[in-house]
Amino acid sequence: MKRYFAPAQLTHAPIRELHNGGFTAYAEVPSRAEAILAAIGGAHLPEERGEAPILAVHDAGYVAFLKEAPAMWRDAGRPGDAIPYAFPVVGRRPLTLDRIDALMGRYSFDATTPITPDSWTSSYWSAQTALAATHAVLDGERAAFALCRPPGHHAGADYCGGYCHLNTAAIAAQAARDAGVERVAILDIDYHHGNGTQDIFWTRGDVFYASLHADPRSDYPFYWGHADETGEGEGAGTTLNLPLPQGTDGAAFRAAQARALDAIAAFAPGVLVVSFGADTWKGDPISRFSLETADYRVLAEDIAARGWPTVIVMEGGYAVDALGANVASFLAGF
Ligand code: Q9C
Ligand code: ZN
Repeated sequence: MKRYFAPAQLTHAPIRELHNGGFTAYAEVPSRAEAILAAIGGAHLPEERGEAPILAVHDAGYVAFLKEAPAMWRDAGRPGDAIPYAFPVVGRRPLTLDRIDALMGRYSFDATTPITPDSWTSSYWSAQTALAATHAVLDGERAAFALCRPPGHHAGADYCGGYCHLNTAAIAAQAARDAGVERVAILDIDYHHGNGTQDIFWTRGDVFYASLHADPRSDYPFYWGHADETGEGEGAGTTLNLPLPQGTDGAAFRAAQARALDAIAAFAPGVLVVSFGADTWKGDPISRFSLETADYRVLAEDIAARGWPTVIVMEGGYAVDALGANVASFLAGF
């Protein structure tokens, strides 16, 4: 299988994140990507396709903010990474003000996603990596793997969050649409709900979003991913959420994935994008499912059996020592 990764994706390295009332070490570390690369035997450098396919998904003001925020933070005299603390919650106008802290809140939905001077470059190359895998599939590959890092599925059109800045799965899906694929499906099997991907395609009838994830009543991101969220307008019925209880094992996860695959089959996509997170693994430090390494291969075989040209983008997975084996197991199923 073709695999893609750019070394510039390693430079984004926040020091710490706000977690449960204090600062802890940032979980989404560059060594995640290095561990995956070592286990899968390297990857190709993506071709550079520029900002247009990013701007086909993301708001131009948000993209400018990602580039400018670190300098504004520094100019405000702040040490460390840029972190928001005030948010325009429901009922406030989404004013775009000049002060860095107002912008941070305007363009973030949580305080766990610092912006560093390298965030834009790493995210830009993470998106290029997703685009390279997408074009490999459009050019006839049966499946391709994008080692996206930073991850993407929590980022919306105009917001970051959940360690994500640019939504790589959405950028991949939109690129397939723009290349003429009429219907694209996204299967999200990260532990967390992909709120950004859901938001981006919420009113779209041409992109189906199906997600298996920890029940948002107990787990981040809380405000999205409930079973009654099914899309609106042209997108009514093209969002499927399958929340699962903490403790879910490989057999239960596989059964839920089969439901999602059946729904995707009814949609008849020309291309499938898989948002793959290995944070469903039993030893993940921030998650509470109990999948085994061998389960990933079975899940991948079930996906591959459907026969859709498939772009795999990397999302979460924070047990760095097990991450390479878990990703290799998944890719072996294709
Ligand atoms: N107490 C991805 O897997 N922090 N993002 C959760 C839980 C944010 C995970 C804190 C988790 C984001 C791509
Ligand atoms: Zn996750």
